[in-house]
Amino acid sequence: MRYGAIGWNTNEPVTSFYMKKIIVLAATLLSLCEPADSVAAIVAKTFTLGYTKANDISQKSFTVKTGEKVHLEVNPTETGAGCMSSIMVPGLWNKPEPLVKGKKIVMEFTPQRAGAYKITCAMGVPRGVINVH
Ligand SMILES: [Cu+2]
Repeated sequence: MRYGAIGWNTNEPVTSFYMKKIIVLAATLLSLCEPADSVAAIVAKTFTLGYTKANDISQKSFTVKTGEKVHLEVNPTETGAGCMSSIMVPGLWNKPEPLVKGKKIVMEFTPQRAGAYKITCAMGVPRGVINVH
C-alpha cells in the first residue's frame, strides 16, 4: 500500500491508525447510549418556587403534559404556620411536605392522566393547580 494514500505522513502503522479511529467511534456511540433515567432528568419540566406566609407559593398555576416528568421545587424563605404550613399535590404527590425556612422541597412526578390537580395543604385546602393536558 502506498503511504500518503489516506493522508498521514508519520511512521505510525496502518493498524494503529485505524484502531484509533475505531476507538473514537466506539466512544462516541457509547456516549449516545445514556440510561433512560438521565435522559428523563434532562427533559424534566422544572418549576422553582419561593414561599412566604403572606404570598404562599410564588406560582399558583402550572401546565404540563401527560407522560412528561415534572420537577417541582419549593424554596421557603419563611416557615409556614397553621393550616397552610404543609404542601402536597393529591394524585401526583400524596405526601405532605412541611414548609420550613431554608429547607428545599422537591416533588417529582410524571402525570399519567389529564386533569386539574389541586395543590393543597395536608388537609386539602387548595392554594394552586397543576393542569395536566
Ligand atoms: Cu390546611
